Amino acid sequence: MTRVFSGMQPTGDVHLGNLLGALQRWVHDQHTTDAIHCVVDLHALTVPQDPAALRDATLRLSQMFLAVGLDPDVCTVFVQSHVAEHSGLAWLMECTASIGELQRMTQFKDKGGRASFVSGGLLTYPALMAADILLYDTDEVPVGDDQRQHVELARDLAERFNSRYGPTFTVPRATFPKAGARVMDLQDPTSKMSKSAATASGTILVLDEPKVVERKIKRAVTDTESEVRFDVAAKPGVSNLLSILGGATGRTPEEAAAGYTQYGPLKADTAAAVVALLEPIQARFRELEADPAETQRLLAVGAAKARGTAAATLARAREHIGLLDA
Ligand code: ATP
Ligand code: LTN
Repeated sequence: MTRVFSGMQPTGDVHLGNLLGALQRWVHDQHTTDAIHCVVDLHALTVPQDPAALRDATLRLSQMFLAVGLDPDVCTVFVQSHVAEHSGLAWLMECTASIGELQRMTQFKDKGGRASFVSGGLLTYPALMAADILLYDTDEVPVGDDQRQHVELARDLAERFNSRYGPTFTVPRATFPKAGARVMDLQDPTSKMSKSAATASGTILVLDEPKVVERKIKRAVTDTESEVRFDVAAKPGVSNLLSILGGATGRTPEEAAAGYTQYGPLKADTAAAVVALLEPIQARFRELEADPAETQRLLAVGAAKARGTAAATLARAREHIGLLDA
């Protein structure tokens, strides 16, 4: 079975873009693949974090993974720092990557350029991400387009290590969501909906109450025409609503457009579809939130499962690179 690995950082509230672009696909594919999903808390440390907030965000994102439908009996769900092998292999990956390669990553250039304090981890971030992926003999890494370069680097590092030290790692490939799975900001439909978005009213959080969802969609930017059609270049706002309506109801944006002649009904139906999508997730999240010990138990089971594979891979890499057995 195809081994799938993906991760998400506990760095903010999960939004509709994360749900439609990533989590929904993870939930769907868990039944046909051998899937591993990780809350990558170590990656969050590349910028200074408030300790209590990080702990809370890590637990909450784990609960969100479960609430959206990742089933620990079907796939593996765990927290990155619970499996020490991630840090162990990351060092070998840092020593396999060149500084030039790491400096060329656009995310490093963007984030490093903006920050007043640039940690060493911000530079070596992709080496840790390569370790995440390679520890599990991963075939496929479902990510958004922004992560393409990082997965390419993981491939390059796997190939380089294999050619220097003999066959050790499976060479992974990135897979991307279908067109239309990119959810844009409701107030600025030419930029993607994001946790660090400039406009709070343009971002729908998975835990937003129905009234809030309705208000945000009602106020979404459209255009001065009144024709409903999917045309991202000419009609970014309307197309975004169609992507959301389609994504929430399992249809393409073009299919979702059928029958609408006005923006009002399109907005009302999109809001209703999003509320219907979010309600069961919110209910399940509230249950999990009320019993953190149960989530911790499920995470411990996930970490134990993950550790089995991770330890075998790290042992192989250690042996091939020449580290003496303990
Ligand atoms: P940040 O704003 O801090 O960059 P983010 O909201 O972009 O965060 P990430 O944690 O980088 O979210 O991404 C988690 C997953 O969600 C990734 O697979 C990413 O591709 C996906 N994703 C994020 N935003 C969107 C979006 N607007 N539409 C579709 N998928 C998205
Ligand atoms: N860098 C990714 C999160 C991430 C990841 C991974 C994704 C860390 N490790 C391994 C896929 C596979 C992000 O910021 N979205």
